Amino acid sequence: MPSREFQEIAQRVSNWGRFGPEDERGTLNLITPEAVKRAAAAVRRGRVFSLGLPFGSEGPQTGVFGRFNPHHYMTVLGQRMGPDPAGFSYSDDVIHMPLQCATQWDSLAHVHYEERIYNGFPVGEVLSLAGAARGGIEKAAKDGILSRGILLDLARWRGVERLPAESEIGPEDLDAAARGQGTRPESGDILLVRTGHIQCFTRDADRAAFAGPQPGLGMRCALWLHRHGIAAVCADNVAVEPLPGADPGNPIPLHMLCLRDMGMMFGEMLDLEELARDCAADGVFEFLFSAPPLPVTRGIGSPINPLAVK
Ligand code: UVW
Repeated sequence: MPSREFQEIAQRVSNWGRFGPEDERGTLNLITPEAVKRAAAAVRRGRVFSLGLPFGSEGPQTGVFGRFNPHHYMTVLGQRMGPDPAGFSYSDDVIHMPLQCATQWDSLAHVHYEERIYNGFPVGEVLSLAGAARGGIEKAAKDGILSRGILLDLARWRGVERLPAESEIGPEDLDAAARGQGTRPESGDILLVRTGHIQCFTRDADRAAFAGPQPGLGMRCALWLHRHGIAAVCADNVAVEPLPGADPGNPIPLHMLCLRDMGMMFGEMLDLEELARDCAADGVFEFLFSAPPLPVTRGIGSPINPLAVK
């Protein structure tokens, strides 16, 4: 049984029916043409930041949640296409990997409770071994995912390289960091939260620490995200929210509130370090953010290489 606080927040943030009874895109609907124009206007210097981790055997997975790092292999290696040994040739390859193994979007079919996903679709009609009949990642891919991105650098705001593993970020922290940076969230924005946690992997090469206890957004942040009309939320940790969760009976409450109740997708494991250094240097924490998912039919998630353009 979810806690009373969880249930109250769920009621306040629910978007079921808001975008129509058949809607499978949730808060991506808030990315209007106006929001896209605002994103384009945020490009001033033409500098591009790639926020994705590499997809390779050296990835961050340790086996937790049954996830493994990509197996990449060649199926064709320099195959000649004609009689000339120095003539036209080609190579092909294959990758076998969980869609959740590195930088990725969670689709709205990723989590559920009380047998329903976002917008009330019954799990029995949604999930099968064929994937997600509703809320799959291809629905999010239809119009791409591009909007103004805003970075809230919580680690910098607290004056540390990384937030301590036990930190739970609250809505008051988001407000204070936004005020301190001079950032005003607007409806349709995509929020990027920097905790510094990704450095466990990218700097220390410590996969176990990266998968272990970590800071993140507490469940009350769902109210903040709802109030500001955020279209999607991304972070540099494994789950956007803190791990392990405080309530063993409901270990990922923000997932449930955002993905299932609000229809708000999570972008996870974004490397925000270089972008954050640049934002701190020029004092500009907004940019065009583009992270189109792969339109994997009935997919639960998608690998991504998100771009921020300043
Ligand atoms: C789970 O929380 C199960 O997965 P993820 O952090 O990838 O969304």
